[in-house]
Amino acid sequence: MTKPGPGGATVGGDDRRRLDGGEEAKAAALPVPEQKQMVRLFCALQLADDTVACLAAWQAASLTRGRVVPPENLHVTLAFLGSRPAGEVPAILAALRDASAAAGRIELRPLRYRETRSVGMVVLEDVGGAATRLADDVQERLERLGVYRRERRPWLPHITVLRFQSREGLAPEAPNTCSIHVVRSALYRSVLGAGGARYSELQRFSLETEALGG
Ligand code: 2AM
Repeated sequence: MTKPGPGGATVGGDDRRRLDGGEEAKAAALPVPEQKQMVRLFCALQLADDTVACLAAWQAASLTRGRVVPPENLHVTLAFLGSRPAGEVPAILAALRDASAAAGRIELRPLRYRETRSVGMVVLEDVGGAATRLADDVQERLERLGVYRRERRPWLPHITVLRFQSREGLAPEAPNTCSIHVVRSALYRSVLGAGGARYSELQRFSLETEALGG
């Protein structure tokens, strides 16, 4: 495995391809130049459609400045890997699958809205601690594979909801009425572009049993 490092490079090509079991095998058998192609990757918790709809309505009502993160980009990041060789994808999928199968259902509760220098986020309470255990497990497995380095600061469950050039100084109430029950995770590929990042799911996993169908 190549040494893990911060993300950066982007790739072109079809970003909509999903790796099911068969495609995992194909990825493993990619010719060497394709295995070395760099892809920007992250593992995340997927949000249910009703949660996304609730958050989107809250964003429309509460976030009056900046670039609102579109519904399809809302997620809870478990681990951001940055640019990795495509040949590593099957092993990364296996790590996320195994950690997810052991995770169980996750309940998150919106706690507060917070801004950093470049984003606005909804900080979440990890009710029962299952999300934090999963993030730790995924990060440890990825680190053991040599494809990821854990950050020094503890993992903070959050959903990025706004992006901006400089702090907007918004202070809305948290979207307290949005319920967040998470039942799946996914590995995403991120492609940066003029209109912002585009995320595509490579494969999703149930937090309770085996991999969900494509
Ligand atoms: P965020 O949820 O805190 O915004 C894809 O870019 C996802 O990976 C984003 O949701 C982002 O987290 C997360 N991420 C974490 N570290 C990152 C980094 N250094 N660069 C880009 N994205 C990062």
